Amino acid sequence: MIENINTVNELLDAFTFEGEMQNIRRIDDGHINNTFVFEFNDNGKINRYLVQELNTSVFTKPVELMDNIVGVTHYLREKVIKTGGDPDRECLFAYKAKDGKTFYIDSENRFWRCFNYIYGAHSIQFADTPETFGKAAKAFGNFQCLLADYPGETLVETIPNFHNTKSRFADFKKAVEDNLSGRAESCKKETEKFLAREKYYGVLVDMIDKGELPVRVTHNDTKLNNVMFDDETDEGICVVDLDTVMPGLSLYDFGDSIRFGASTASEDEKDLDKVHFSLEYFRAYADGYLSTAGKALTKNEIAYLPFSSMLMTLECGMRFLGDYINGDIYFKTEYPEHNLVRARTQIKLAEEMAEKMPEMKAIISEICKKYGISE
Ligand code: GN1
Ligand code: MG
Repeated sequence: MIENINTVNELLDAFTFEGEMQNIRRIDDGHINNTFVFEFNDNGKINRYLVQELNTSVFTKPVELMDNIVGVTHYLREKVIKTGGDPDRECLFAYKAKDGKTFYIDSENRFWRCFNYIYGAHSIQFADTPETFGKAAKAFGNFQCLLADYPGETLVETIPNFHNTKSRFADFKKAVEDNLSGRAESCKKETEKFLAREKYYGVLVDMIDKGELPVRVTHNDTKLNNVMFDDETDEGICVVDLDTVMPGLSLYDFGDSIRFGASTASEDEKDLDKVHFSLEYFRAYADGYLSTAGKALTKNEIAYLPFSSMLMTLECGMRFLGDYINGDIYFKTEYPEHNLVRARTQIKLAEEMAEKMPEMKAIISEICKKYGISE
């Protein structure tokens, strides 16, 4: 852990930081990695760096993962420069350690990397207004467009079958069967909800197999808190958390964004009366996304946007519940029922999405008409 002064000293030796170290701040956003902002004072000028310990139980090919990130970020940087943007604020880059590598393995075998800190920007856990959520959509839509021609075959699958909902369901059933934590009995009601929806899990995967959906380079973890918003304009200027950038479906990215951001409450809200799927937020996101990425999408991609929202919500829910039954070995948790609480919000959201499917479809049609996108 970073609290260990030896680790800090090792990192200070490993990377080149400008100035005198003055502060370390932890960022608690993610469920997987450990992220810190290192702050240095360089004769009155404050330099910040994003230092992150990669979770190598989750990402078992860390070196290949960093190769992916370097490839993608160099590519994005060139594109941002060509379009007159500010590459230091609009894309991430990994600093090289003194030995020339883009990572450092510490004496306790932990895997560290260091990224540029995006100045004058912030991340959020919840969009105060639908407009703000729409701005995140534009950022993710733009990210997808920028990577449209990126050679996907060069990317290593950092987590195989990441959004293969069929294989996620197989993992879930195995968790229930193995019942490693002995908790399976206590969450039978929730388990049933996922078992009863089996018919959905193969829909997108089967369409890929039949050539009905294009595989693209996608982000695969499009939570609202993975967009940095400009402090002044509030526009989404940079997409972060690139560990899962790999071949996938545009629908995974769209659906996952809706799952997280179109909820009226947080992912781990205990009071389910507060948890609702908001059509207003759905509309705002769909509008922002289709305004940037819409023209590049196929008819099938557009048709399945509403379904993907429900599917990604069910997928994440079964991952949370599976982890609860496995004994909390994957996602970080703060209390024993944390993953169960998270699974319950996802069930509630997915149920409301199923009810509101016709409205979602009508909204997509309206937006397509507005932008002249053929459906
Ligand atoms: C994890 O690390 P974070 O919070 O950005 C997870 C996502 C889940 C999400 C649920 C590599 O993302 O797949 O959707 O939690 N990332 C990984 O909040 O498993
Ligand atoms: Mg994240």
